[in-house]
Amino acid sequence: MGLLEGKKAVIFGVANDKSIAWATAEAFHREGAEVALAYAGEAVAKRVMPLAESIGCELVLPCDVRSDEEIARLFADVREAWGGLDILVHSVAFANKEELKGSFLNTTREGFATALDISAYSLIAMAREAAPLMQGRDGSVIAMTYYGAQKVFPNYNVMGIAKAALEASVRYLAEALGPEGTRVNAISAGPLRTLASAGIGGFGQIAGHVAEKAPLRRNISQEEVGNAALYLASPLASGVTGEIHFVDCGYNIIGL
Ligand code: NAD
Ligand code: 0WE
Repeated sequence: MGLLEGKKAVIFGVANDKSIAWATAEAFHREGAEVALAYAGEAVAKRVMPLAESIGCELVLPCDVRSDEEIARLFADVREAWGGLDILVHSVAFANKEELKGSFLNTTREGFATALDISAYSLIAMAREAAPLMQGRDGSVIAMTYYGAQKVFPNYNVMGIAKAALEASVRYLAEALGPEGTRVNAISAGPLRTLASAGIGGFGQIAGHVAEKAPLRRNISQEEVGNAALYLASPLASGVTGEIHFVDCGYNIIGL
C-alpha cells in the first residue's frame, strides 16, 4: 500500500515537466494520492493538461495567487469535488526580472510588493482557505524555499526577502494550524534547472559551485525534492512541523 493511499492533495505551481511541483505530483501519485493541480495563465494550461492526464488528475484549476477571489474559488471547487483535503503544496514564486539583477539597493517599492505578494503572502491566503477542509485530518502544508532566504546570494535580491517572509510564515502557520492537527513545513531546495531558473544569468556557475562544494559533490534532482515532499506529506513526518528541511546535498552546512 502506498504512503499516501486515499489522501487528497492540491498542488500549486506546475508550469511544465521540469517544475518542482510536477515532481511532487508524480511522487504523490506513485504513493496513491489523488492530486489536483492549480495553474496560472492560459499559456501554462496547455502544458499542464497533458501532464495532469498522465496521472489521472481530474481537477485542473486556474488560479492566479494574487487574487483572494481566485484562491477562494479554487478551494470551493475542491470542497465540492472532494469534501476535504489532506495535503497542500505551495510551489510558486515571482519577482520582476529587473529585480533579480544588479544591486539590492535598487529594489523598488512595487517590485518588493509584487515579490512578497506572489511568493510569500499567497501561502497565508491559501492556508486560510484550505484550513477548514484540512481540519482534523492530520493535514500537511508544504512550501518551497531557497537558501537565499538565510544567506546573501548575488542577484537573488528581493526574492531572498520574500523567501525569508515565506519561511517565517511557515513557522507562524505551523503554530496557528497545529491545534487542528495540520502540519506546515518548507523544503529548501538546492539550485535546479526549471523555468524559474532558466532566465537567471550565472545559474550554471551557481550549480557548478554547489557540485564542487556540497558534501555529496553534486546537485539535487527534481525527484529528490518530490520524495522529500512525499515524506513531509506522509504519516512518517507526523511529529514534524514548522521546519525548513534542506534538500541540497548538504551545501548549507558548509562554512568555507
Ligand atoms: P517553475 O517556474 O516551474 O514554478 C514556478 C511556478 O510559479 C510556475 O508554475 C508559475 O506559473 C507559478 N506562478 C508564478 N506567478 C504566479 C501567480 N501569480 N499565480 C500562480 N502561480 C504563479 O519553477 P520551480 O523552480 O519549480 O519553482 C517552484 C518553487 O521552488 C518556487 O517557490 C521557487 O522559488 C522554489 N525553488 C526553486 C529552486 C530552483 O533552483 N529552481 C530552488 C529552490 C526553491
Ligand atoms: O526562487 C527561485 C527563482 C524564482 C523566480 C524566478 C524568476 C525568473 C523569471 C522568481 N521570479 C522570476 N521572475 C522572472 O521573470 N530560485 C531559487 C531559482 C534562482 O533564482 C535566482 C537564483 C536561483 C538559484 C536568481 C538569482 C540568483 C540565483
